[in-house]
Amino acid sequence: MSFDHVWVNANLATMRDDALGVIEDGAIAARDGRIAWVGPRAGLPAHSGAVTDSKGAWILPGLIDCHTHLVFGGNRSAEFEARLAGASYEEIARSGGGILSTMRATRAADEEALVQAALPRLDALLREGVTTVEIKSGYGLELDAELKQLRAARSLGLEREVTIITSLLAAHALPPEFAGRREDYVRLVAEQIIPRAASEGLADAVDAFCESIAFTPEETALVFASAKRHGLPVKLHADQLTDCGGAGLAASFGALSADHMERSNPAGIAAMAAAGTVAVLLPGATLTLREKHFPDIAAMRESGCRMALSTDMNPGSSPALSLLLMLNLGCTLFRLTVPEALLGVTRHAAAALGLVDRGVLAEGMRCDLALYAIERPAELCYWLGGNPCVGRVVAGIAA
Ligand code: DI6
Ligand code: FE
Repeated sequence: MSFDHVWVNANLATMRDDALGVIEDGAIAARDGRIAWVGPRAGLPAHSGAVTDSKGAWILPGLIDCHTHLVFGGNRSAEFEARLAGASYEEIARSGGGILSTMRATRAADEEALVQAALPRLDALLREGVTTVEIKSGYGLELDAELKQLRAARSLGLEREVTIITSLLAAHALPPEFAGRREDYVRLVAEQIIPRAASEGLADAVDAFCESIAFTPEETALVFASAKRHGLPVKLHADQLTDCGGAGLAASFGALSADHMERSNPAGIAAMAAAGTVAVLLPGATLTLREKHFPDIAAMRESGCRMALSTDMNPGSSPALSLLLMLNLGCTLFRLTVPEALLGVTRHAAAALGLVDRGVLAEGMRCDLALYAIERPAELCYWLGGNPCVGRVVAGIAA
């Protein structure tokens, strides 16, 4: 049999079943960027092609960070200090800081400056074995600046060996020039920004922030209806600070995911499970905001709602540059099991992005791999910091 590349002397966490789908002393082979064979080394057919001795490393599907706001201007470390001195996230947002302060810095930066600022952040994720990253707009809040952010995100995918998936998040905050004219901004998003992002192929999905300090469920529904008209799937920042019924709303639109969900109610969670909408858990935001309300993991387990885990990398509520750290926080704060956490950055993260070609090690899938020098998969959740990643493979090629 002819393969382009074979990895041997590895333990595999294929993520094919809910117990990690472990294959000890396994082998995995790539052809034309896809997995052509995977199984116990003893069963590997006679083959030609390059062979890598993985030296006993564990191989997982390349990790997927399915919710980031990685492209932005400036940073908000001064706000971090203000919060240490007692200000709340909502107070800062309502007084014109927060998302709007990043909006000003993002509008002021040109596309290339946004790319250069984002690259070190992206590199931090990649070093840990991430091979797919979702990036949202939402700091432009006007047509040109939203498109600029999406173009910068697309460029990152050309600068590095990684798949970038983009989401248009123009409904992230009300820009100041629309104060008192909410309907006009929602109309701009629905009638101009979404159609342009769609026609230029810049957005893979549409996201919205449904929240007391952002957009109402009714406004969100107008945004989602436009997304559907333009053939784009939707996802939602739901129930982070208040229960706005975001989980149920996301389910009713057949959203790919509802994210945050700190205050989602069990009926909304059950509706998501029935609709196949993935719950994306963001413990970096929980930690940063010292949030005491945790997502209802028990209701998610009971209803069979799939859970993903992500950094929510953003300059305000989650300046998180490590997906491995999120594995730890998901377990420590939310009490996820190790398999739940690892499924959350592989198979279920793929589902949260509507990607059916990755997230598990199986024949026909993209050959995106992450190699780790660990003795047991649980170590990926156990270490608090550090980085055991010793290899990254993108579409069958060591990256
Ligand atoms: N929820 C978040 O976690 C980010 N956006 C959102 O809707 C935070 C964005 C920021 O504070 O800059
Ligand atoms: Fe977010």
